[in-house]
Amino acid sequence: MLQELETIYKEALEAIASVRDSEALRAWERTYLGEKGSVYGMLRSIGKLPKEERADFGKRANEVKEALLAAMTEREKLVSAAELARDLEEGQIDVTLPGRPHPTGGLHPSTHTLRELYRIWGDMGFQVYRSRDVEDDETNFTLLNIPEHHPARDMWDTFHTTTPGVILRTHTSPGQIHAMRELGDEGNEPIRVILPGMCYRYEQVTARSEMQFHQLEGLAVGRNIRMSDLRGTITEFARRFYGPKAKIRFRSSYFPFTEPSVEVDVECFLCGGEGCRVCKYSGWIEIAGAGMVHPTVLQNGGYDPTQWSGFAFGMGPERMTMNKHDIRDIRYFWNNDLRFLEQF
Ligand code: FA5
Repeated sequence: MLQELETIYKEALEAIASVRDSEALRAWERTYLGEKGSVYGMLRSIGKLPKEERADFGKRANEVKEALLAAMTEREKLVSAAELARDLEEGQIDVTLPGRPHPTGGLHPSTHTLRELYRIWGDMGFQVYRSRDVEDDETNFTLLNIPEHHPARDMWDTFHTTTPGVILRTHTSPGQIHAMRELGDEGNEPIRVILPGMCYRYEQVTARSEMQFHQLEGLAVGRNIRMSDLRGTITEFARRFYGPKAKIRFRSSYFPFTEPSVEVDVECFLCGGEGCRVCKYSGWIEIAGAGMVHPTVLQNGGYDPTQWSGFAFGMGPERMTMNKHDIRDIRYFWNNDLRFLEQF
């Protein structure tokens, strides 16, 4: 057995001399020093020897084990140094290569338009007032002079929740009530706000109509506010948004919460009124619904309509963005298609 041990020892030393990487080193360790390896095999069978030989054999076997462990440690150093050198050689960093650009996000086209609107209306003295997306039926309709069962409710196809009376707002106009009640000091203070936000309608989605879209509402309440103030304000806004030559026209219309009501058109800035695809060959593009705040609505906001008056308007930022960039389909806005979004 001693002879056999010496053979294993010699063989192990020869084998380790040709080990070049850590994988081969682990295999070598398993073969000779592992629990099932040959050196331990020898140590385990010590009992087969005659008693008087056991001590010498055991001593020699331990020497062999220690020597092989030392050889392994030595080899490990060589192998890892060689591997490091190889990694450095192969994975060399070329510091002269240009850096890789990180893709960065951009602002959504609607955000661009909304920010421009905030800036212009801010310059004109309107502060931003945020109102809730989830509304009650009462504020979205009744307090805006649209009682239950009134046919005008059909103008806004509504998303209802499972809680009776709780809906998603169909327009930003209910924010008028909140703003008047919160900022008006019980009908004693004038207010001038814009109310931006998402609106929801249970509508057939088409190239021009989404079931989710932004509106930007405007509301001014004060003493002696007249239709001419509405005209002047909207005209000034259009001049700032569409350029100094922008022409505006008002068409009479109907909204239950304004009286009189109008729709505002701007002369088509693409064809200059000649008629083109964007303005549907009419020369005009609709930009807002507007009017003088209905006395009932003023009253619901806490104001005495014999002393106070106001105007309101509601515009659609997506439609405005579509006109500006000749975007032919509103469905691009919420599709999250980077090929569209990256253009802004
Ligand atoms: C209203 O919602 C009124 N609340 C506006 C108003 C406010 C009138 C204050 C008077 C005083 P209308 O339904 O027309 O009106 O919507 C206003 C604007 O929202 C439209 O001109 C359009 O730009 C936008 N809009 C309406 N429905 C959609 C839709 N389905 N998809 C995209 N934009 C829409």
